[in-house]
Amino acid sequence: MIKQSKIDTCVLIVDDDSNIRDSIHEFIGMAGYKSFETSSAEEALEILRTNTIHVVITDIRLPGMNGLELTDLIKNRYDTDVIVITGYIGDYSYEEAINKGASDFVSKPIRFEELLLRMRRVLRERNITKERALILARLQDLAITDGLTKLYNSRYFYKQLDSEVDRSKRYNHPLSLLFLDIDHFKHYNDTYGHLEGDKVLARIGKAIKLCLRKMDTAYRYGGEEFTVILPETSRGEVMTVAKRIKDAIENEKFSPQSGKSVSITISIGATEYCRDERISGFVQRADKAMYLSKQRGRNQISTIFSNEHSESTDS
Ligand code: GH3
Ligand code: MG
Ligand code: MG
Repeated sequence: MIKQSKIDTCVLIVDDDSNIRDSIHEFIGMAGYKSFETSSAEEALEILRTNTIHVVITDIRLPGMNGLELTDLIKNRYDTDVIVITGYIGDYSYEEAINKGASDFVSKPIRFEELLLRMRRVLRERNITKERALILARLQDLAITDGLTKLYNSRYFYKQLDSEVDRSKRYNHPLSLLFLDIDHFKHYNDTYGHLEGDKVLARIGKAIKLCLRKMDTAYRYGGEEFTVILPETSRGEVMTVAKRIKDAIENEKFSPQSGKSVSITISIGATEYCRDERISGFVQRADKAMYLSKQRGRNQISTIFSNEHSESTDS
């Protein structure tokens, strides 16, 4: 739960009447909140530029820019709540202030207890909103992440592949795809147990990630199958990445039993996107290339490019 202590909360008071400004400053200071004060919207913007302000309490009538214009600018530029104060009820409507993005509205003569209550409510809602956004981001992460390997899941693979294919077509940039499958993994599970198998999957997930550039993304496609999307990578370059992954996995040493050191190998299929082809054809070609590696004895990389014969690189 997000908790912002009073001392972390910073308030900015904007009013050209120094008596009102000072009284608010003193009152919310006694309630434990830190505050800045200023007499104009222009100065307020300067303070906002150089300080983190959580709530602005502003008079509507100000010399120069008025409080509603200030509210508008604040809401466009900062993650700050605004409470507006007006001297004349009916001068500006509640709707006008709220439409500019104000979180609340109080009228003069100010009742300080009321202002404090409103400010506390604004702060509470602010924390709830932030907490919700965090939870939502966590849920969104969970929905696209595989729990065991921490790689993206297959649902997200298709979503991302869709947008990478779009991008590749739009800019006419190369795009490559790898399919990877652990060799004889059933045997590993049968010999050392499922839990040891899970450890292998998690370590392989990490190893794959370490081999990639920032723009590349790796996915757990199925049980012991992985995919890697490689934007800006042509058929001439895809083999280098595939080989780097293959070597990295071969160099990982697993000890499913004490005193035992076991290596794992993978079979890889690689291909490049062929302009205007359907995504399903692109994916099937990478899968087919991977099966070719299996047929040819495993622990190797095979490529199939559109309208070309397949190639294979042995271990
Ligand atoms: P191949 O070289 O032909 O790929 O042989 P394989 O044994 O790897 O392939 P197969 O498709 O026969 O078996 C895949 C195995 O992967 C079966 C299952 O035990 C294992 N596996 C799939 N998902 C998981 C998982 O989440 N955890 C563990 N530990 N094993 C898994
Ligand atoms: Mg498999
Ligand atoms: Mg396998």
